[in-house]
Amino acid sequence: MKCTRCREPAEVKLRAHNSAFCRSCFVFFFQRRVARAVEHEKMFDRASRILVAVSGGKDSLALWEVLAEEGYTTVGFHLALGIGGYSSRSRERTEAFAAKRGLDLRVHALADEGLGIPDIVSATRRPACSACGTFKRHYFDAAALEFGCDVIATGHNLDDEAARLLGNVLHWQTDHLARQKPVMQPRHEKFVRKVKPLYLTSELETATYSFMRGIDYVVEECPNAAGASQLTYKAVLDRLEDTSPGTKVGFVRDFVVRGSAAFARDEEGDSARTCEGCGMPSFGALCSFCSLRAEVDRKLAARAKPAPTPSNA
Ligand code: Q46
Ligand code: ZN
Repeated sequence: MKCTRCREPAEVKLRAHNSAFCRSCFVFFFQRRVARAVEHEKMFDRASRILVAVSGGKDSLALWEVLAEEGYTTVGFHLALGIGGYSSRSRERTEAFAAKRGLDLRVHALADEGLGIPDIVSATRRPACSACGTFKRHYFDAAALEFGCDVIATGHNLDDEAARLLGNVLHWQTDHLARQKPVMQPRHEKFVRKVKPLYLTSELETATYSFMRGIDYVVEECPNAAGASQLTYKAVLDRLEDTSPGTKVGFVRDFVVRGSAAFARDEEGDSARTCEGCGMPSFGALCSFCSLRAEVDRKLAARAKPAPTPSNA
C-alpha cells in the first residue's frame, strides 16, 4: 500500500476517502481538512480569540494542537466534572498536554464547589448526561465571556455528528435538527459563536492523528456513556460505513448543505431575558443552569431536614 500523496509506503488507509497516507502526509491531510472546514464554514479568522473546550480526549486535544500550530490564538478550557477517577485522569492529561506545549489552559472544577455531576444526579435523579450538558453549556458560555473569547470550538467529530443526526432523524427532533450545524451563531450579545471544526473528521482520523503526534489522551470513556443511545447509533453507522465507505461523511455533509435549511427557524426573541442567578441570558427568570442548581439546593436541603418526631396526641 503506497501513500496517495507521495508514493512512499503508507501507514494508514482511509476507505472513506479512497486514500492511503504515510505519516507525514496523513498529518498534512488532517491539518488541511480541519483548516478547510474552518475556512469554508467561516468559523473564525486570524483575529479571533478561540476558547477550545478540552476534555482530555483525543478529539479536543487534537483540535487544540492543530489550531495552535496553525497560529490561531487559543485559550483551552477544561471543565472538571467530578466523575471520580475518569475526571481526575482527564484533567491530568489535559494539564500535561498544555504544559508540554506551553498553551494557555484554564480549568474550572465542579468538585471545588462540592457539586460534581454525580452529586447532581443523586440529588435530582436526572440522567447524568442531561445535567452534564446543562453545566457544560453554561460554563463554556461563561468562560468565553470571562476570558474575552469570541468563539467556542468543540471537538465533536464526524462520528458524533452522524450519530446525533441519525438520532434526531429517527425521532424527528425538528428543533434539534435546526440546531445541528457546524457553526451556531450567538442569539445574545453575551453569547459567542460555537463551532465544530472536526465535524467532517472521523474518530479514526483523530485517533490516528493523536497517535502519530504522540498526544497522550484519556482513552477510557466517561462511565456514564455506557448504554447511551449514541453508542448504538454509532455502531449502526459503523456497519453502514463498513459496507459503504463514505456513508458518514456524506450523511453529515449533505445534511448541512442540502437538508438543514428545511429545518431553519426564526430564533429571534430566544434568550431575551437575563438570568437573575448568574446574569447570563435566559428564557425565564432563571437560566436552565441556575434552575438546576436551585433544584439541587432544594433537594439537598429537604434531605438534610431532620425527620419529624411522632406526636403523642
Ligand atoms: S461527559 Fe457528561 Fe459525556 Fe459523561 S456525563 Fe454524559 S455528557 S457521557 S460527552
Ligand atoms: Zn443563570
